[in-house]
Amino acid sequence: MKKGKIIRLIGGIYTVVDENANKVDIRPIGLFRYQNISPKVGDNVLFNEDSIYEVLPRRNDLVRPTIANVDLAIIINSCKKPDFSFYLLDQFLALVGSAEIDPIIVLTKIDLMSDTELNILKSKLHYYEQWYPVCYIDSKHHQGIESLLSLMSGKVCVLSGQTGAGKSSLMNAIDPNLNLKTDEISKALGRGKHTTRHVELIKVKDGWIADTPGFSKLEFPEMTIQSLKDLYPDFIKLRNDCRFNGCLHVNEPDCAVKKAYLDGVMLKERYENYLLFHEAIKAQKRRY
Ligand SMILES: Nc1nc2c(ncn2[C@@H]2O[C@H](COP(=O)(O)OP(=O)(O)OP(=O)(O)O)[C@@H](O)[C@H]2O)c(=O)[nH]1
Ligand SMILES: [Mg+2]
Ligand SMILES: [Zn+2]
Repeated sequence: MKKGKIIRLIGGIYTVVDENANKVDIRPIGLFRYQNISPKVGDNVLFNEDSIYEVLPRRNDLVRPTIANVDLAIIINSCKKPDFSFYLLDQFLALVGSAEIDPIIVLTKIDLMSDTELNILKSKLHYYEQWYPVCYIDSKHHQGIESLLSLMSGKVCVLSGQTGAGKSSLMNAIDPNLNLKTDEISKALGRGKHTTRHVELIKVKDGWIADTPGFSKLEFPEMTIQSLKDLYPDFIKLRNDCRFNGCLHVNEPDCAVKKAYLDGVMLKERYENYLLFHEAIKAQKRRY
């Protein structure tokens, strides 16, 4: 039996690569179905030429995109087409944080913004740089790619972001041989169509990157209002100054987080979106 990594799943067939970069297309043994094990991209497995026999323990496990053992989540946000959204960025940061994966924030399509627009956006995103790396990229003209690559070196990275944000274009800019399919977002019904349809890990320099299908809507599965607040490093820094232990930073008196918001120390959008997520999670719980 050999040790390998699942790098692709299409129509029930798994592509597994071993330590010498040899690939095989195989299925898991039938027993997995009864044990409720479903191997996924990123899994380290024991296999032979016929089947996957064992899934080794996962370091972490993302549900959306569905991938395991990720070191870094590269959160792809376009400046325009679709427009940049703090709501989506913060939602991603919370989801990635709940999976205990380190994020990198990437802004793509900077060429579509005027200098003035871009500087305003940069000054706001400066707030995030206290906790996360932020990169600015123009895949079309190959700008900013190197600084991102240096952060990704030797890691298993997943690109996630809204459909049309430029994930596949970024991968093509990193390695033109990939020739991944990219497309304009569909204007039909105001919904983007997904150009990328499956998750696949691709070897890039000394690491792996997964291009993933974009999405048009995110949810907060299994998150509670109590766990949400702990996914904000900026809140954690302030929480000892809140009057109450376990303060949710919503309606409590003498809340240091709310004070930072009111004083303009905290990015306005960040706190306001937190309140929206808080409400969304409460509403989600009521549905069950
Ligand atoms: N001007 C400009 N256009 C870009 C840039 N990056 C991507 N685009 C364009 O944006 C559109 C969407 O890019 P994709 O790379 O297909 O987006 P995606 O995130 O992979 O989309 P899905 O696979 O549907 O999730 C394409 O028309 C690209 O040419 C950029 O840096 N500058
Ligand atoms: Mg794509
Ligand atoms: Zn508080």
